[in-house]
Amino acid sequence: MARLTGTAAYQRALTYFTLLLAFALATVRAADAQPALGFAEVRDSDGRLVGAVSFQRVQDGVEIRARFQGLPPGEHGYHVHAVGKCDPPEFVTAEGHFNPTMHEHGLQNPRGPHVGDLPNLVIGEDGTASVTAVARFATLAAGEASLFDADGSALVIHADPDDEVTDPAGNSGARTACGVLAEGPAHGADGRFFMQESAETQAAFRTVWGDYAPEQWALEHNAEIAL
Ligand SMILES: [Cu+2]
Ligand SMILES: [Zn+2]
Repeated sequence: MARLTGTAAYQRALTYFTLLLAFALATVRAADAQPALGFAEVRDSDGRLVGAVSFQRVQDGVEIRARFQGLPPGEHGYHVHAVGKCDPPEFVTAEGHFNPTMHEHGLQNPRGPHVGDLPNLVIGEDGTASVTAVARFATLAAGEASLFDADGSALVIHADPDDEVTDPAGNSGARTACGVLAEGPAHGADGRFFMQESAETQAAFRTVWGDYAPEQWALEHNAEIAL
C-alpha cells in the first residue's frame, strides 16, 4: 500500500514537472516571437535613399540609431508617426505622431509628449548625421505602445525645427523624408544593409555607416535587458 502511494506521488510529481516544462518552453517561444529589432530605409520626396535606421528595444523605450546623408543642414523635426505608410511627395499617409497614450505634442510640453516625439535631428554642413534617440515608453513587443502595431509606424523628417511644445506637431513644417518600420535587423547575415537597395547604393551607404553593425550590438545588448 505504501508502495502504491509512493508510485502515485511519483506520478503526480512527474505530471507536475511535465506541465512546468511545457509552460517554460511556451514562455521561451513567446519571447522568441517578439520582434526585438527593426529597421527603416528613409527616402525623400523624390524617392532618394537618405537614411538608414535601426530600432532596438531598450529599458526605457525604443532606441533609434540612424545615419543620414544628402539632407539640408540644420535642425529638423524628427518623429515616429502613427502609420507605416510613406507615400511621396508629402507623406500624409504616415498620419500624425505615434500617440497611444493620448498626450499632447512636445518633449517640453507639460501635457506631453507623444510616444513618437524625438529631439530635433541636427544635420551637419555636409548633409550627414549620425544620431541616436530614444522613443520613450515605446516598445517593439506586443502591446498598446508597440511600433509594430496593426497599422505599423514610420519615421518622418520635417523641413523645419520642432519647437517641442506646440500641439500637434511642433510647427515643424512639411514632411521631407519618411521611412516605414520593418521587422528585423538593419542588415542581414550576408552583410547587406538595405534589403531593397542595389549593390551600388549599399556600397555608398556602407562608407557612411562604416563598420557599424546594429544587429550585433543589439544581440550583445539584449543579453542584459529583459525583453
Ligand atoms: Cu513628424
Ligand atoms: Zn508629437
